[in-house]
Amino acid sequence: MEFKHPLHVGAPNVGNKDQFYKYTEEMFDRNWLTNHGELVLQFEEELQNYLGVKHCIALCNGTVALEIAIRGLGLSGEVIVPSLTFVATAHALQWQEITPIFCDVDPVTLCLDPSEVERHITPRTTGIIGVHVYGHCCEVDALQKIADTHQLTLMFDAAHAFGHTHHGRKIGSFGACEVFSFHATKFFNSFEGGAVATNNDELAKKIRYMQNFGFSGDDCVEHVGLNGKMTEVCAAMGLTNLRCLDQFRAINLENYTAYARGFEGIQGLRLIRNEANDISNKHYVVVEVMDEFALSRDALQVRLQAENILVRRYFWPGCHRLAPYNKRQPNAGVLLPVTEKILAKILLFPTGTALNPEMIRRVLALVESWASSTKKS
Ligand code: T4K
Repeated sequence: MEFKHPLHVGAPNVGNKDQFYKYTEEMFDRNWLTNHGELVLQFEEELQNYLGVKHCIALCNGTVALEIAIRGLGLSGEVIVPSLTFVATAHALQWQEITPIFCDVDPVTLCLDPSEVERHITPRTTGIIGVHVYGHCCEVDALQKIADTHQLTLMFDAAHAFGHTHHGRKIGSFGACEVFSFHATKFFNSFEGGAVATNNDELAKKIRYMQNFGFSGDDCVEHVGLNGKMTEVCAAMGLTNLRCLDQFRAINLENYTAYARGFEGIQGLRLIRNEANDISNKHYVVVEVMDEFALSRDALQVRLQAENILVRRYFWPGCHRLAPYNKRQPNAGVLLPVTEKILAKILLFPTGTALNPEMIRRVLALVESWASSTKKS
């Protein structure tokens, strides 16, 4: 086995632990652990400043953030989403009896193909959720134009795109709102966590009520709500990691560059680049295993896993093929040729602060040796 300890896709980026301990020490001194504590309020303010948005509501995770945003925006009936996403995007709709209508993606951006979106609009459609998948930014302007033309609401699942810019503007302020996940596996994490970023005052107010059982004040409930609050300890981690973003980004960039150089020399493997973004967190190393490579995608995954290099097939087989959706839309795949092709070919490689270019060179050396010595399997 090449590596003694497993190399994980999604191994957490952890910032300055002393800073984190300091925050939690103060938290214990205050004896205030959750429910809009000082750290959450500070975290929200710093996020707003960082993202350049009027409101950023910190929540317990990205899935609940999606659910609350969808409800706050009043989406219903059918909503157009890509199938090439983590299942949480679809679940956040279906959980509320809204039908996710799976739409194909563009082969270059890997995000919703605007011309395909138009094909899926019906009288029941109320919205579009674009996903900046693997940190590739959606064609925001084209999607907004479609939404405006058809009077639909556009929002984004930005779980993969924290710290990105699109045409010089930070991801977070596009559409009616953008939703982040701060899960441990993300570029920027708060253990578990998420947020809704928006410039819409009304929506922000509603979301603040909804995340706290609908309370608008003592003994006064304005909305149906749930418990979506972020805890103080999660905000402490968020604040800690916010101070280390440049360091995380620099490490990811070094790793990404090492991968890019290595894959250039391996026939049949192609790093799917996302250079179109102005600034990217480079947290997703997505590789297409082409037919000319010596091994199939799945055989390569098995080989790598045997060496403790735990590459993933995210988001195989696509939401439309997962049990809850396959039953409802059994023929959805016919309309998703690009999605199906991409999901059958890609592997995500590990990166983040747990890795360095030297480790990546060892990973690539192995892959290269198989490329030259293996018969197709
Ligand atoms: N929208 C999109 C586009 C998303 O990608 C996600 C989440 C969401 C919405 C929803 O946001 P959250 O509600 O999660 O905030 C993981 C994550 O749980 C999930 O947050 C993430 N996307 C998804 C892409 O990946 P699994 O089921 O693949 O997790 P698991 O346990 O297999 O871990 C993933 C990898 O990370 C493994 O290789 C192990 C490694 N890992 C994980 C943890 C938790 C570590 O090395 N250390 C850790 O502490 O879903």
